[in-house]
Amino acid sequence: MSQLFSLLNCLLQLVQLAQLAQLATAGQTHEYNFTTGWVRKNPDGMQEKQMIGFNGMWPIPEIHVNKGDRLIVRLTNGFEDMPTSLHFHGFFHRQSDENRNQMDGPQMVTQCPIMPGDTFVYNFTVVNQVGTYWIHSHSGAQYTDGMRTALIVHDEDEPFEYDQEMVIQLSDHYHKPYYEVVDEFLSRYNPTGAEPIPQNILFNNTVNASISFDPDTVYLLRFINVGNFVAQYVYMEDHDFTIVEVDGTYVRPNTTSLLYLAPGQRTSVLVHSKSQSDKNYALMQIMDETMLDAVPDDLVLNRTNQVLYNKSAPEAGEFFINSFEDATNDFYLTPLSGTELLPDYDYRITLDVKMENLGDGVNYAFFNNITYVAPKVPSLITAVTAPKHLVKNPSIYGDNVNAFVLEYGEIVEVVLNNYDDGRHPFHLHGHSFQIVQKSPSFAESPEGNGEPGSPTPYNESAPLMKFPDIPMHRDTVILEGNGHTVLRFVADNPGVWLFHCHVDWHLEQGLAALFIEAPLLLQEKEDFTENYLQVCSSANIAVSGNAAGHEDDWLNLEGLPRQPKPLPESFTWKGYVAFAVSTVVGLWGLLTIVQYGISESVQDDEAIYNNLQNLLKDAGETS
Ligand SMILES: *[C@@H]1O[C@H](CO)[C@@H](O)[C@H](O)[C@H]1NC(C)=O
Ligand SMILES: *[C@@H]1O[C@H](CO)[C@@H](O)[C@H](O)[C@H]1NC(C)=O
Ligand SMILES: *[C@@H]1O[C@H](CO)[C@@H](O)[C@H](O)[C@H]1NC(C)=O
Ligand SMILES: *[C@@H]1O[C@H](CO)[C@@H](O)[C@H](O)[C@H]1NC(C)=O
Ligand SMILES: *[C@@H]1O[C@H](CO)[C@@H](O)[C@H](O)[C@H]1NC(C)=O
Ligand SMILES: *[C@@H]1O[C@H](CO)[C@@H](O)[C@H](O)[C@H]1NC(C)=O
Ligand SMILES: *[C@@H]1O[C@H](CO)[C@@H](O)[C@H](O)[C@H]1NC(C)=O
Ligand SMILES: *[C@@H]1O[C@H](CO)[C@@H](O)[C@H](O)[C@H]1NC(C)=O
Ligand SMILES: *[C@@H]1O[C@H](CO)[C@@H](O)[C@H](O)[C@H]1NC(C)=O
Ligand SMILES: [Cu+2]
Repeated sequence: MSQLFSLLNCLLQLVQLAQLAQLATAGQTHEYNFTTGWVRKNPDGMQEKQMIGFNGMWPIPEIHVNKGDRLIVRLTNGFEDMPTSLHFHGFFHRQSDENRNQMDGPQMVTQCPIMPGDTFVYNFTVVNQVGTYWIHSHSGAQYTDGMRTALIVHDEDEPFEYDQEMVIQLSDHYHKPYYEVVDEFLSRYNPTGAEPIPQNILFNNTVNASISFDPDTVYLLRFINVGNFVAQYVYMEDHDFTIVEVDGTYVRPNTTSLLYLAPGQRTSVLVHSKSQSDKNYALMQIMDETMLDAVPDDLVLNRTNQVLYNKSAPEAGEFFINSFEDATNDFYLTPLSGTELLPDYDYRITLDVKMENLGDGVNYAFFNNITYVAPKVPSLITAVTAPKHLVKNPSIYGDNVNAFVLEYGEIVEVVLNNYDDGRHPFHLHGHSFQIVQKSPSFAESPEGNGEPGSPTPYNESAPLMKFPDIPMHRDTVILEGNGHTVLRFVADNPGVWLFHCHVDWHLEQGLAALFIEAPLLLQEKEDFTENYLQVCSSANIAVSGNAAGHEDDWLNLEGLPRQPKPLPESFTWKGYVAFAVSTVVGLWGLLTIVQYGISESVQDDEAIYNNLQNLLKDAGETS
């Protein structure tokens, strides 16, 4: 009897040991120590420039982890004169025992900027998320210059099979450093807000790239648009793509020949290679030129990359298709989980998107007439340190950040109405959302006469499409020019989450809002690490208080940074702009920036008006 008992005991111990071992392997820790810095490179073979790398390396190596693993990134600011921060795009930072909103990354939203020489420790576990993600700077437009890489979360229960995987980062590329591009863009000498035109597009941080294919092999290609501005079409000569994952969501396999990815978006596809290795094929990437205000003659819109089956065979030439109409669309896809349409919403946020000039002559981007201006205290700090009776009052976050307070568990509907004729990819931190309505573009008049169209906001009594039973959900969605998009999600992740356009130039123009989700629960769960507080102290930023840094009177917003005053009513800016663009800016832009740059310090409206008059006069004289 006792023998049997000890045998049983022994077995039990073995089982326990096995369980422990399993736990240990399920939660590996991946540690990275990264120091930011400039690295001289020539990614497109056309011009050397400084790219932003980690530890003197650019491109930055991919990161691969498994579901349930812990990721620790110690990010040291190695720049001499600018702050930095790092965002984990697509991560929810949802943990059972602790909230980790402070690991999300956007500067002045969830954390203080990391000052030169300082180190911020990003430390969290990857809970219940799998698939294709990426990391990038969330400080200024730094990631434009390469501070970005893929972050893949592997899943041993992947619902599809393949032999090999490849990660392919698509991006646009500028020859000037991002801060110069921003200065020229956000200037009164660019009154229409024409976005900077990239000089190139890159394929995995280079051009004329190749990937090698063995015959009869199934490849998983994970495409990520890590660019700042333009979306890209991707297709492979004589091969189909079977989409299996989008923005970290597994989808019912859908076969297509043409992908479209806006900045921030990811699409993973299976490709079954040919059984013959006799020739090579083109893997094409094409810039979405409709996003460009003007297409310079020397801009290469499309790039040919090689699918190499046979190194001795000739390279594939460029391969064109007739139409881009058939590109994948969110409504062709359904999540594998089968999650149904969220029933009617509890709370609706309507965001009207507009681009306009303010009194300083600069063109800004607005949600509901408010352009995001960073507060004095990161909004997460305000949410965590506010008195309980005030934490749900949007005023304490400031009146220039578009703060919306969400109740725990409610179904939130976000209606995006575009009063701008350009496409915008919108991204929500901390969630993926259902896409329940998406209008086509109304950038052009439906008459097809080439006339501009008019904004077509969402009309709830007359939706343009049937609500899908099983809508696609993802974390970055495109809003079409003059169109509308309607999203839904459950507010079940306490935190301060940024909602913004992922065209980084538009974020610089202020196209952002804050969702303050379940702040009372957030207060219970979110404890700032010592490192977090120390980084704020180095940056000389208060670690409590409202948006303006007050804690004596939480409703006092004196000293809050706010948007410039509007242009005077009488100012017929639109007419000016139309004229100025066609005659002046295009032809004389460079010249006038040099000429009038001297008067940059003059701030009043009259000076701007006079400047423009001079510009027009000059144009008249020279033409
Ligand atoms: C990273 O930095 C930490 C803290 O300075 C140090 O303890 C650790 O050994 C470093 N890890 C690696 C892999 O260099
Ligand atoms: C890429 O290919 C184009 C077209 O063949 C060529 O003009 C260019 O020099 C190539 N660039 C590099 C960096 O290989
Ligand atoms: C990471 O977070 C865990 C859980 O809070 C903590 O135990 C650990 O010490 C942290 N590691 C670092 C390097 O901060
Ligand atoms: C893309 O670039 C990354 C980082 O340089 C590299 O690790 C990866 O192998 C490249 N992918 C392909 C398909 O060549
Ligand atoms: C590779 O290409 C060369 C040159 O065209 C050809 O002679 C050879 O048969 C090809 N190899 C295969 C495996 O098809
Ligand atoms: C490819 O680029 C060339 C030169 O930039 C352009 O003439 C051509 O129209 C482009 N083709 C497509 C399909 O975009
Ligand atoms: C796959 O996409 C096509 C459009 O390319 C669509 O017509 C079809 O319904 C989709 N199939 C599935 C199973 O979702
Ligand atoms: C924005 O301003 C315009 C013009 O002043 C006004 O008509 C509109 O109602 C405002 N929109 C919102 C959402 O406040
Ligand atoms: C919205 O749709 C309803 C029903 O078709 C219509 O009566 C109403 O005029 C529309 N509202 C607007 C602002 O177009
Ligand atoms: Cu945008």
